[in-house]
Amino acid sequence: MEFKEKLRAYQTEIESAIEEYLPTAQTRPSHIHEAMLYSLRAGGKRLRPILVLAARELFGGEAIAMPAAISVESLHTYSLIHDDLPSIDDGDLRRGKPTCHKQFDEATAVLAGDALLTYAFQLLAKHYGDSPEICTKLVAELSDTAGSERLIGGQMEDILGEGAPLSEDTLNFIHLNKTSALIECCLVMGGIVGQADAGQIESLRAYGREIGIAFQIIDDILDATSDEATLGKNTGSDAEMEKTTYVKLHGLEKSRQLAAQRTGRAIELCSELPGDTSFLEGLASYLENRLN
Ligand code: GRG
Repeated sequence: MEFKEKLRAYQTEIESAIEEYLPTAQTRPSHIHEAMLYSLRAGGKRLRPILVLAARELFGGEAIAMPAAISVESLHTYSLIHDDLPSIDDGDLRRGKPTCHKQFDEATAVLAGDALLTYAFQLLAKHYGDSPEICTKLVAELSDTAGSERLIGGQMEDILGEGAPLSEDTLNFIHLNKTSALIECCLVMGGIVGQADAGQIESLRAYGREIGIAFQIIDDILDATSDEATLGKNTGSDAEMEKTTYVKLHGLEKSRQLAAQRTGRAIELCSELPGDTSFLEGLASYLENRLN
């Protein structure tokens, strides 16, 4: 299958799996389930669940990776809902639609985020509980990633640094943890479901780190060069607009080179992985050239 065809096939599978694995909007109390589904259904590239599925496929066998894939999309969506809250980035639009707190209200958005975070772990326990070793590794990986040293830690440093120029070291810390951590985690979770060995897990993690940082550099380039409103991206606060970015630190040209270097390294790392890595190679290049 061609790269783009495979990408679309993954996206279609994930859209149906969201409906299959989440409680329906009619589940009592319907208000919270509507809010959770509103944000999950709002679109998005589905990059993270695709990474779980693609990493799992490298290892053959029959193990089912979709619950792990939906688990990370659920956790990712929680982080977006909370990031958009008035007390954090105060965003109006997310995935081209009103943010969760604009569509519902702030209390509902806080609870919808909390519920999606919790649901991520519920899905792992429910679908992998019969294989305790795999289940424990998945929970450990996802909770490390979501915790105070990684996702939350990156977000905290980001908030603390608002309003002042950041050093390159701090910017790297923020993006390694706020953006790259969950991307790495998806590859590792796919590897865990596929029963990858320790060396293969480290290669998956390294690939994830390279595409994760490249992803953030490209995000900064897109923010600097495109009309956010027409792309339907988050329209942030003044503090958000003032933020230190790769483009502000290095300029556009150098930032493009840095993204290309990271992408090249990710593609090289694929030679350490088993199976057909052409999709992961194609994905690294696709992300480097993405327009949203
Ligand atoms: C828990 C509040 C809280 C924050 C944790 C992950 C995170 C830190 C905040 C989310 C907001 C953000 C801009 C993170 C940087 C990573 C990033 C560019 C996310 C957007 O990912 P995409 O472009 O989104 O893959 P879609 O909508 O396509 O899924």
